[in-house]
Amino acid sequence: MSKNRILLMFFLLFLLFFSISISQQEEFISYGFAGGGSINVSLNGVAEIEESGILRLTNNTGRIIGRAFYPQPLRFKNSEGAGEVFSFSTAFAFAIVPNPEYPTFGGHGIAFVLYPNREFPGALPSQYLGLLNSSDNGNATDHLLAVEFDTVMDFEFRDINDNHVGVDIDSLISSKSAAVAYFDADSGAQQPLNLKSGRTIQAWIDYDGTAKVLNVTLSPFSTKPISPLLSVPADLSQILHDEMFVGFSASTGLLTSTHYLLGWSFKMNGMAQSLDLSSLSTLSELSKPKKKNSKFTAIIATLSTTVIVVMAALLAAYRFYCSKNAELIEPWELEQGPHRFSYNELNRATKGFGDRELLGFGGFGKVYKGVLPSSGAEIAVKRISHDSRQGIREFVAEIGSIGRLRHRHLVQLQGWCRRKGDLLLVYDYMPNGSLDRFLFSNGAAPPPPPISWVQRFRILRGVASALLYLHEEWEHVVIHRDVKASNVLLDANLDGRLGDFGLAKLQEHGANPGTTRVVGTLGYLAPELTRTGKATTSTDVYAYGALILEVVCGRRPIEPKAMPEELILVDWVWELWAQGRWTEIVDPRLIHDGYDVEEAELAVKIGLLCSQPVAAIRPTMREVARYLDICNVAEVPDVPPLPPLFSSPYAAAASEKARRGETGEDFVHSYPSSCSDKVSGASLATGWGDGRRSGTRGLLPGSMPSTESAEIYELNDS
Ligand SMILES: *[C@@H]1O[C@H](CO)[C@@H](O)[C@H](O)[C@H]1NC(C)=O
Ligand SMILES: *[C@@H]1O[C@H](CO)[C@@H](O)[C@H](O)[C@H]1NC(C)=O
Ligand SMILES: *[C@@H]1O[C@H](CO)[C@@H](O)[C@H](O)[C@H]1NC(C)=O
Ligand SMILES: *[C@@H]1O[C@H](CO)[C@@H](O)[C@H](O)[C@H]1NC(C)=O
Ligand SMILES: *[C@@H]1O[C@H](CO)[C@@H](O)[C@H](O)[C@H]1NC(C)=O
Ligand SMILES: CC(=O)N[C@H]1CO[C@H](CO)[C@@H](O)[C@@H]1O
Repeated sequence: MSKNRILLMFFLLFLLFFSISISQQEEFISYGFAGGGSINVSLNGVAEIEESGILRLTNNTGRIIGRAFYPQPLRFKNSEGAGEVFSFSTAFAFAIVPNPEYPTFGGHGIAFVLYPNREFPGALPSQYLGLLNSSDNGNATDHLLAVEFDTVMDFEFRDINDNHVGVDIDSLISSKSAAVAYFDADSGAQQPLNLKSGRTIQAWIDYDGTAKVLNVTLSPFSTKPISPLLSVPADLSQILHDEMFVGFSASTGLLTSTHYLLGWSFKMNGMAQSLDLSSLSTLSELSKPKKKNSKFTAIIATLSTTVIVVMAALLAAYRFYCSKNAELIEPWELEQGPHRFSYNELNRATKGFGDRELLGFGGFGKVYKGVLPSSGAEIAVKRISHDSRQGIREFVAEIGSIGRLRHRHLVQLQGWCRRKGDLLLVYDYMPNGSLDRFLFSNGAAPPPPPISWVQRFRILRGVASALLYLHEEWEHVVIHRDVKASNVLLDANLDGRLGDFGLAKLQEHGANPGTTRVVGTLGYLAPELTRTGKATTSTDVYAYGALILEVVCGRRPIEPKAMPEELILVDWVWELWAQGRWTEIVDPRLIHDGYDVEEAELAVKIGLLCSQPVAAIRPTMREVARYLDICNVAEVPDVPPLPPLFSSPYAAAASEKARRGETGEDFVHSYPSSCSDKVSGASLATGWGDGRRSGTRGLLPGSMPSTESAEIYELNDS
């Protein structure tokens, strides 16, 4: 009896893995990729063929690439003849299974590819899908045709959503894309389809060489719907070489999915056969338990119970053994989006958070440099201690959305980890540190490294585009709350990236009821913010204005050591602007090295408009970005005259103090109490703490400085 069953099982397995292929160059069909009859594919990267014959392009490891190509190139046109591309057609079955830890997020996608080579030197994973990199993306010398099935919405490539199919010609910015859907065979109605459902999906790609139209059709079934999802006019004669390799590429990023290819059919000059999905192997991860012999089941049950008991015992022992290092993961932590690193991983990456790895520290916590043991990637880990668990919890609830923010000028949050009262945030490492290091000299420290006007202006534009993205272009409005030079980090090309977005809010989450914390840094706080405590997009615009003036003048918004009339940068610039003498405030280093006077004038003008005390008349980030793009001073509205001593609540106090001849340092330390009658019952939560010193102490040469002590003021809301 049982012998028969075993034979039957083998027979069924054989049927399951049975693949047919007609291995002519012009046509093939392959059910699975192992065993008799299936085609040979050449694998690249982490791609592997599983025992079942299913081709696994990637697994759940971050930032990997897997590719599989038909081993020989195929002829797609004859340059000697008409030079027209032949019609071709393909059908394939694939499945995307997201990381079980984050089942609603995919990472990143799979693409059907025609390319002159099987190798892709320098190609990147993540949003590049293992096809291109930032320098060759969009270059007509690529000769790349790809149809992407993408599960991440990448802002840079103008993706429409996190579940789309797109036709990519030499560029990952799709020439046309559509939300994934299929047309029901009976009703013809469009049905939504989720790429990352783990379900086997069939895709058909057909190119008509005469009409020069590329169609893409999808369905979760074996029969091809009548209507394509995408129909793109495309003359491929300049894109394709005579001979091209044809295959698939998939990649993961911070978020991961396992990408599978289950079957593939292809035909030149004709219609490829559709795949019968029921003849494909099923994914073991998803297959449901089948009915089994009761004896067999009993054995399995006994075995698994034993295994579970032993595992549980081992687990308990392990827990007990390392209870000191235990990370207690609470249910709310499991729901969050970006990668949750284990504490041990980060501990190893930063060599135990050793002092040698310390990049800097500030109000939010210490920043360490690290190297991820798994990938060798350089990271910066910010370790924040927070006494309020509630605050961390609410902040972590937002990591899910913050982690999905993606912009070329934002420092990417890679992931996070919580351990007791410590929150660890993992960011991309920025080799050139923060902008303030290039702008200000820190007393006895060596003079700041040179930074040209061209670089400064590019950084200002970059930060403006990042703020515009946060304010208007993302799904929610994100207010940064702490825009300042030390939060602008510079990548290897000295391009500016805004860091620490959302972090300032952490401080608010921990606030006691009845008090409002004003979070931000003195000199960048809009006047209404100190009164109402309410951060808005206009308060970010105000801080951006202060940043512009810093970049042009090469000094801090409040310079205690300056002459009294120069103490508050905004007021001083405003006065000189009104007198037509603004060039006098330009950073002497720029004057020495030369700068574009018109651009600088534009920057100062925008800086002043952003610094207007009345929030309602400040420009929006969209307007600021437009002014910077047009780069024509005449297009920017005029700066209104400003009553002196009005620009900020502390300006009056500051000038008053300065007039009385008190020193700048004194002013800084005594400011909060002297203002306590102005802003009711103001008390200093964490002092000014002379950020210039605390921010640089312990810095390694060439390392990333901290956000210098984030100055936090707490006001009683009365
Ligand atoms: C696949 O490769 C193997 C070993 O290189 C070879 O024996 C076999 O004939 C090939 N199959 C096809 C269909 O090309
Ligand atoms: C993924 O595959 C790579 C290489 O095949 C392997 O080193 C790694 O352990 C795998 N990761 C997972 C999560 O299975
Ligand atoms: C980008 O890819 C090209 C090949 O297409 C390669 O030559 C170049 O070195 C790559 N660039 C980077 C930065 O990896
Ligand atoms: C495209 O690539 C070629 C060679 O790889 C290079 O010479 C050319 O400058 C690139 N063009 C653009 C616009 O980047
Ligand atoms: C592509 O789709 C269009 C519109 O449905 C259809 O008319 C055309 O025949 C299709 N071409 C191919 C090659 O499937
Ligand atoms: C001015 C400066 O420090 N530039 C550095 C930025 O980072 C790159 C890569 O680490 C260095 O090569 C530059 O020297």
